[in-house]
Amino acid sequence: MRVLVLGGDGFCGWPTSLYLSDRGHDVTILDNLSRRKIDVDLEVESLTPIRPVSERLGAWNEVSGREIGYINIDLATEYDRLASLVRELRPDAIVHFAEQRAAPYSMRSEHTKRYTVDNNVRATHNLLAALVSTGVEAAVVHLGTMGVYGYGWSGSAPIPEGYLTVKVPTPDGDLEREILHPANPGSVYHMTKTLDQLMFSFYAKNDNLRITDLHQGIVWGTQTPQTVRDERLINRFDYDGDYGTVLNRFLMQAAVGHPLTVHGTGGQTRAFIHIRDTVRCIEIALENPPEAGSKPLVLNQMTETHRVLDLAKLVSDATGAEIAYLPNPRREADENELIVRNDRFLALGLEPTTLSDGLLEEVTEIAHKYRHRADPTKIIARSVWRKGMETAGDILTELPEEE
Ligand code: NAD
Ligand code: USQ
Repeated sequence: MRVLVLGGDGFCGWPTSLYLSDRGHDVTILDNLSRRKIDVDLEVESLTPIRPVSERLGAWNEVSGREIGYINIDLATEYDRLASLVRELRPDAIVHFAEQRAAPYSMRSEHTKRYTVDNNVRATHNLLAALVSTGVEAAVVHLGTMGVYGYGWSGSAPIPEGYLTVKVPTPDGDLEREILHPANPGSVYHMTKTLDQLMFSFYAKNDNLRITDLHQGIVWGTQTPQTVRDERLINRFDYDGDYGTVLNRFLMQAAVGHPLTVHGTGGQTRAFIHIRDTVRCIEIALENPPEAGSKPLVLNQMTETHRVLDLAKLVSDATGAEIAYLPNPRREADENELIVRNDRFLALGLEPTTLSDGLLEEVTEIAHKYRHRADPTKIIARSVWRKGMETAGDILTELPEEE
C-alpha cells in the first residue's frame, strides 16, 4: 500500500513508519516538526538522542534498503500544499498522528489552549476536506484517545468501542438508537479529540469517507524491532512534566534515582498499550478499513488497565525507588474504575504485549543509558488545570551519582 503518515516524526509515528516500511509498504511522512520546536520552547529534550529527520531516513535506507519519503507541511495551515500532495501521491491510506497530544501542555496557558484547538481541529478538518476535494479515496486511520469517554461516567459498565445503544422515549414508545458514546473530555487536548469524532461522523455520512478512529490508551515503552536496528533510528522518550506519560516517567525516574511522582492518591485507573502493539494495531486497522458509506469504525486500542499507584508500587518493588505523593495539578477524579472492551483488535489478531513481558526492564535500561541527558528540574508537572492550583517544587535539582 502507498501510505501517507501524518506526524510520522513523533513518538508513535516514527516507529509506525519504520514498521510499515519494513512490511513492504511505500511510506511517506508528513510532519512540520512542531513537536521538536515545542521541546525548544520548553527547554527540554527527549531523553533519547533523536537524530534530525534526514539522518533518521538515511539510516533507515542504509539498514533496510528501503526509502521513506518526507515532506514538511503544516497540516493545520498549509491547506493548498496538503491538497496538492494528496493529489500527486494518491495514497491508498493515510494514518493521522499529527496533533498536539499532551493534556498538560494544552492546559499550560491561554496560548497553548488556543494553539492545541487551532492546530488539532484544523489539521483534522483540512485532511477531510482535502480528501473530498481531490476525490482520492484513501482510507483514514486516526489516532484518537481513550480519554474521549472520560472516567467513571458509566460506573462499572464496560466502555464500548465508540458507540452506545440507547433508548429514546417517544409518544409511540421507545426508539432504539446507536449514538457516539457521550464525550466527556478531561482537558483541552482531549476535547479536540472529541471534536475530531464529530468531523469524522459528518464526513463519513456526507462524503462516504472511510475512517477508522483508534481510541488509544497511554503508550509506554520506546523501542521497536525496527528502531533498535541502528542508534540513529532511536525513538523519542519524553519524561518532562508536560509530555512524559505516567509509566515511562516512573521507569525513567527509577532509573535516574528520582522518587516516583504520584499525583494525589494515585487512585486514577487508565488504559495502557506498549508501542510495539501500537504499530501492529495500525497495520491491522489499515488491513481492515470500513466500507464506504458506513459510519466511522472505532476500535479501542489498549491492552490492559492499571491504577497509577499500582504502577508506582510495581516499579518501586522492582527497583527500590521511593514513592512521592504530590498535589495533583489536574482536575480529575481521585479514583476511578475502568473496564474497557477491546474485543475487535483481539478478534483481528492482536497478541497483547503486557507489563510482565520483560519490557519494563528494557525501558529502565534505556533510561539508565541516557540518564546523563535528564534534567531533574523538568520532571515535576507544573501545568495546572485552573489558575492557583498547588504544584510541587522540584524534588531534586541534581541527580544522585551512579552507584
Ligand atoms: P508526538 O507529539 O510525539 O507526535 C505528533 C507528531 O505530529 C509530531 O512529530 C509533530 O511534529 C506532528 N504534528 C503536530 N501538528 C502538526 C501539524 N499541524 N502539521 C504537521 N505535523 C504536525 O505525539 P505521539 O505521542 O506520537 O502521538 C501521536 C498521536 O497519537 C496523537 O494524535 C495523540 O493524540 C495520539 N495518542 C498518543 C498517545 C501517547 O501515549 N503518546 C496515547 C493515545 C493517543
Ligand atoms: N500521573 C501521575 N504522575 C505523573 C504523571 C501522570 O500520577 O508523573 C497521572 C495523571 O494525573 C493522570 C494519569 O497519570 O491521572 C495519566 O497521565 P498521563 O500524562 O500518563 O496521560 P494523559 O494525560 O491521559 O495523556 C496520555 C497522552 C495522550 C493520550 C492519553 C491516552 O499524552 O496523548 O491521548 O495518554 S488516555 O489517557 O487513555 O486518554
